[in-house]
Amino acid sequence: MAQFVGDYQSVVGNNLTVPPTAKWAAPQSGTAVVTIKIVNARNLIAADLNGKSDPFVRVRVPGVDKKKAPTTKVIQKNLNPDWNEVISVKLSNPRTDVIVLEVYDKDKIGEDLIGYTAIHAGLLPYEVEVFSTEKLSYVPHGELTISMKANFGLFEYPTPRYLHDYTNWRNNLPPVSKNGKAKNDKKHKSAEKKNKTAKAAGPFPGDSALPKGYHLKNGFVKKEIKGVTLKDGKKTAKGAFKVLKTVGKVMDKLGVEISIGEGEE
Ligand SMILES: [Ca+2]
Repeated sequence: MAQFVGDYQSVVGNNLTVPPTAKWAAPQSGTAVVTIKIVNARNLIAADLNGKSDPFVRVRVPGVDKKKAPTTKVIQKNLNPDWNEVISVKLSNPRTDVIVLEVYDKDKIGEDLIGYTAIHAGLLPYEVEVFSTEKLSYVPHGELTISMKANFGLFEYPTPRYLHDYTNWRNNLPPVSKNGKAKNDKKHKSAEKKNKTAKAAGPFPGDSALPKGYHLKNGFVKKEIKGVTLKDGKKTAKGAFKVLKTVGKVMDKLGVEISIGEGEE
């Protein structure tokens, strides 16, 4: 590792600064792989009528269809699930790709998104496992603890400073609401008010590559919500599906056994 050369500000607004000494290592094998440990989630929202959820995590990367994305196992009726599962994903563009970890509530009919977090692969250190507790976006509350280890990434950074900075930055990043607005804490909010500055932009650069279903809004990753102004036919179908899902939730609650869908049971 290089000597610590000069000082620099680690976090500016919501952005983590790449240390001035740092270099970037491409994957030796030519294939970029990130090994993700999905440790646990805490304080998830209750999506079911029994006051619980049946959570699992789906790992999304750019260029891979949602249906083919790897998932953890489902943990029944639990708002504080422990998975301790390892999932490896390949990236086509490790300097610009964004990995999105989605938490879902599994239902007999379909699933409900109960939070997500987005991580830019370009800031990962080379071959070092970094842990973080991510505040979940899209929902009022919930946290996801993970670690990531990449076979590519930054090296020759001040050690252990960059690794500490990385974890602190991830742990403190504001989640975004359903409409993609950063939910800053009170300290941030009053600072923004005092300085009359615009709302701080998020950490994702404009060239970030996102999984399908997400886009950038003011530097944050926002989940695209399907509009209700679709063609009439589609609207009806969607409405019918929603009713079916609600029926499913009620039947779940009552303990009624049903089997609808693609051979789930
Ligand atoms: Ca459920």
